[in-house]
Amino acid sequence: MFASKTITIFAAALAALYSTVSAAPTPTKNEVAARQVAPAGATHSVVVGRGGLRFDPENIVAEPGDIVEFHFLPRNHSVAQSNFANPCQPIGATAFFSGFIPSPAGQSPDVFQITIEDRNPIWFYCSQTAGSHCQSGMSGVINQNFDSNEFTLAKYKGKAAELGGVSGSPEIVGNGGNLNARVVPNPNPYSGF
Ligand SMILES: *[C@@H]1O[C@H](CO)[C@@H](O)[C@H](O)[C@H]1NC(C)=O
Ligand SMILES: [Cu+2]
Repeated sequence: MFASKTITIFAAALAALYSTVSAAPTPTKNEVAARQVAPAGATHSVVVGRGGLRFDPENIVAEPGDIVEFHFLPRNHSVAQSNFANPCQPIGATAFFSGFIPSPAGQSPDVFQITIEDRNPIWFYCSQTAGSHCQSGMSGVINQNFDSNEFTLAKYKGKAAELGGVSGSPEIVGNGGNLNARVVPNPNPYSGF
């Protein structure tokens, strides 16, 4: 009897408390989820100048949010953005550019990173004119359209070879418009490439 009365009073007090508390807005599940940190994308390493005048790998598939990270071997290379139509030439004011990174031995202490924003093809080349690196095949692509027989890296390289010595560098290091490109110290200097 006593126990049951206590429970009744307790339940009433709890109900009163609950109605007070529930009057305050409670966060929805979506609001909670929006505050969580988005999962980090993958990092795709590209070695600049491995195996001669080339990028390794030179044909990269990356998802939005991924980072493509260029590591530089000796011979004073760069990474610059072009489009398919004009190989070995910067696309203009928004072209990304690593600057020239003359690593004296082993890989350079700095890397060049690009954050991928969408699945559109991104064409890049080495703008070193001493030795005509781009015309010699030093170019690559991120997210080539594999449904097309026309816009291929092989065709880009063919056009680059025909240019015979004409090349140019972007003026601003980093940049890349909304691609968010930057030169940074190698975040994992002891893990190879
Ligand atoms: C690297 O190449 C650029 C462009 O050709 C040149 O201006 C620069 O002096 C070179 N740096 C070294 C250390 O060779
Ligand atoms: Cu080069």
